[in-house]
Amino acid sequence: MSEQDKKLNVTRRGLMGATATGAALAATGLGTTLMTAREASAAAKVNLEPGELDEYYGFWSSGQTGELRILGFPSMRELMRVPVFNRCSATGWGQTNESLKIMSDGLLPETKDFLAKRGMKTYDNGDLHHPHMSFTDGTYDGRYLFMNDKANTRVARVRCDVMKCDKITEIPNAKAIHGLRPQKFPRTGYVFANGEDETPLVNDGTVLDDPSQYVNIFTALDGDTMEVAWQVIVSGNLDNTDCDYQGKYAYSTSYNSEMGMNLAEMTENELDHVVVFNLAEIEAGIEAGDYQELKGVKVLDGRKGQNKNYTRYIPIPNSPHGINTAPDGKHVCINGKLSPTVSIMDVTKLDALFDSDADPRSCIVGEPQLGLGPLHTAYDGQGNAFTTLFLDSQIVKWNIGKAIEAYAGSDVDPIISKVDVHYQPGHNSTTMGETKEADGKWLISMNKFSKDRFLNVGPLKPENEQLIDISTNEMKVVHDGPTFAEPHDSIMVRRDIVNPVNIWDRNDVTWEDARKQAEADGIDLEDGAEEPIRDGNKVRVYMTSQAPTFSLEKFTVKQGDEVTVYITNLDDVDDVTHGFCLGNYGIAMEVAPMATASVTFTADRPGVHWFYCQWFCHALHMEMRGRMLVEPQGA
Ligand code: RUQ
Ligand code: CUA
Repeated sequence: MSEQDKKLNVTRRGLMGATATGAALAATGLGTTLMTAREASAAAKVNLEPGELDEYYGFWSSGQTGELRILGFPSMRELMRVPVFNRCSATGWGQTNESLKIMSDGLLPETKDFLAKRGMKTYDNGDLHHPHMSFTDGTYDGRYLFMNDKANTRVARVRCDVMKCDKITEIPNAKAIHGLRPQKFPRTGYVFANGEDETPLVNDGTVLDDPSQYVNIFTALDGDTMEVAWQVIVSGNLDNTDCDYQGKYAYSTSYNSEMGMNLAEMTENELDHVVVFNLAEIEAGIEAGDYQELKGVKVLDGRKGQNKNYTRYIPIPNSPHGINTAPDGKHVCINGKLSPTVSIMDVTKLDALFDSDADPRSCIVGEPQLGLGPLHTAYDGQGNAFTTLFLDSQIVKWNIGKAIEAYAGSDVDPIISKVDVHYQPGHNSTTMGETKEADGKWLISMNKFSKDRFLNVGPLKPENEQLIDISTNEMKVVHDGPTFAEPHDSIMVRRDIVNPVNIWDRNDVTWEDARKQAEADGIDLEDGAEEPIRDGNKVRVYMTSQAPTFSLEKFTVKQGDEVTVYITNLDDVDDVTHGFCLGNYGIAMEVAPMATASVTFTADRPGVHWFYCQWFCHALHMEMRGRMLVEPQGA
C-alpha cells in the first residue's frame, strides 16, 4: 500500500481525520451541509487539489464516435482522446500518410476495392464498445489496449507507450465484432472477438431467407501480430466474451440461439446459451487439419450437433448479455438481461463437460434473482459482485459465495444492498476489477440516459457516468460525469502500470515509410530539404519545425502536382507539439515532439496559400507560418 493509500484509509476510518477533511471542504465552500465521515473522505478523493494526480488511468470507449478516451480516475477528468476508427480534425488521423497506412493495411482486399470506388482509403466511422488492456499473468501489463469496431467488423490496438493506434485488422468471414477480451493467462496472447451478426457463410448475395445457411463466427487474433489466428463457426449469434485465468477456455454469451432474423423469432426460446471454447482442442484441431480455409483463415466447425470437442453449449435463461470472470479465478457471471438472474459458472467444472460429456448445466453453481435487466457484473476482489440492473436503474451488490449456498438449498440472501443510478446502466467497472488484482475501491456505473441530471443541451443528451464508493456495504454515488456519444465500457488501471513516454523516439516505426522515401531522395528527415524534390508530377517537400519556425518559409509547386509534405518536429521538449494546417486545402495534422508526420494532396488550386502551425507552441506561434505557391497549369 502506498503512503497515500494508507493516509486515505486512515482518513476513512478515523473520526478525527474525517472531521478535519469535512471542515477543510466546508471552509473551501465545497461542503455546504454536514458531511458524514465517509462522504467527506470520498469527496476529498474525488475532488483532487489542483496539480494533484489521479490514482488510476481510465480507458473509455466512445461507441459511435469511434475513438478511445483516457480519463483520470476517480476525478473523471478527460485527459486525452485517441482517434482509432474515426477521422480526427485536430491530429489529422485518417488524413496523414502514417495514419492511413495503419487504417488501411489490415483491410480485406474486397474492402479496399469497395472503398476505392468511393474515393476512400479507409472507413471513417467506427463503433468502439470494448477497450481492454493486454495481460501478463492475470493482470494488466501496460503494453497495449485492444478494442472492437462493431460497425465495420474490425479490431484495433493502441500502443500504451505513445498512446496511438498502431494496428487495425478487419476480421474476415465474421460480421459486426462486438464482445472482445484479451487472454489473461499466461499472457495476451490471443485476443478473442465475437461476431454479433450472423450471415450466410459464403455471403455472395444468393442467400437471404434460409437460416440454415447462416452462421456466426468466433475469432482469435494473435495480440502480438494482430493477425487472425483461427476462427470457429458457432450456432446462435455472439454477444459478449471473456476468458479464464488458466489459459484454457474462452466463453461467449449468445442471445439468439433460434438464429431468428426478427425480434419475435430472436426472443422465442426460453433458453439461450453460453458457448465455451476449448483452446487446446481448437489448436489440436488445426494441427490435425480439421478446418476449412476461408479468406485466408483457418475456420473450424464448432456448431451444435457437430460433436466436436471445440465447443460446448451451456443453456442459460433467455438472452444473456455480459459475461465477466471473477478475480477469484473460478467463477464467471453470466448476466440474464431478459431474465432477472445472473448465472454463476464454475470454470473448474468445465473440464468434465469436454472429458465426460457431463450435463452442460452441471457447471452452473448459482443463479440468484437480482432484479430487472441485469447486463454486466464487476467485482471487488473480496467475493462480492456488482451487477447493473438496466430496467430497475440500480446497481446491486451481492455475495457470490452466498448465492452459491442459496442455489444449493440454504436460505441465505446473497443480496447485500442496492443503489439507485441515473438512469439505465449498461456496463459497470471497478478499479482493476477484471484482473486478479481487483482492489474494491471504486465502481463506475455507465448510464445510458441522463434525463434531468445536467443542464439541458437540446434533444441529444449526454450520457451519465456515476462514480460509486464501494468501500463499505452501503454503496454511495459521489459524482455525476456527463459524456458524449457513447461510451459503453471502461477499465480502470492503477497508474503505476501505465508509463507513456514524453517525446517520440526518432527510430519509431510509425514513419518508417517517410524515412525510406527520404533516404531514397538522399535526405535526412531531421535536416529537411531546401527545395522540393520533383519526381514527374510527384513533389516531396521535407520540412522541419522548431518553435517558432518551419524550416521553409515558402515553396513552389505546379497546379496538378501530387504533393507530399513531411514535417519533422525537432523540439524535444515536453508539450511542444506543432501542427501543419494548409489553408483552404482541407489539410491539417499534429506533429508531436521528435515525430515525423506527412500528408499527400493534389495541388489543384493555383495561387498563394498560407500554411500555419495549428498547435499553440510559442509566444510567436501566430508567426509560425509560410506560403505554398501553386503555379497555374501551363505556366
Ligand atoms: S455491450 S451495455 Cu456493446 Cu458492452 Cu453491454
Ligand atoms: Cu508551432 Cu504553433
